[in-house]
Amino acid sequence: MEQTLVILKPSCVARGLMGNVISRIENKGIIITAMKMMQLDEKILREHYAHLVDRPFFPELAASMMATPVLCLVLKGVDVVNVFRKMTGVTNGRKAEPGTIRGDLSMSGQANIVHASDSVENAKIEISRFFRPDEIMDYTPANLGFLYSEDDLNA
Ligand code: IDP
Ligand code: MG
Repeated sequence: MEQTLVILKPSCVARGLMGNVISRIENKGIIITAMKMMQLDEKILREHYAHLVDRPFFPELAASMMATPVLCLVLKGVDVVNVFRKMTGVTNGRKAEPGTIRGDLSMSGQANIVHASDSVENAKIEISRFFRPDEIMDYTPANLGFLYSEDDLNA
């Protein structure tokens, strides 16, 4: 099964929305295999947001990501990278569809509650950036047969 990296940003942690987002993950039937609070620093943010370091808003983005600890998660599921990106909504919370995490919880293009890996390849890189292998609990939940059919699991 696929895995993806999610970060609950300071805009989520500081506003008391961690439970809201975790509930959405659990309600959807996505398996949480790791969860850890971290205080990010400039070094890890320059790697994580390498595609944005030259943008004028990068200093403010980096500061916003260091404002409080964040909660990092690894999620597991069939096609979970795409499924969770859809649940996240587009980058700007004011443009994200109602029903999505950003569409329901954010009014901002920057303080947009969550980070979610955008491809399977990037998910692998990002998971190894934020977690050691022994921090990831690769268990099979007892309700797996009620989350998926055999067809889903063989797809
Ligand atoms: P994504 O989080 O939807 O994948 P990216 O383009 O990868 O969007 O940007 C990473 C993060 O950088 C965004 O989630 C947002 O917090 C911030 N960001 C992106 N574009 C802007 C911008 O134009 N102004 C301010 N912050 C931005
Ligand atoms: Mg991105």
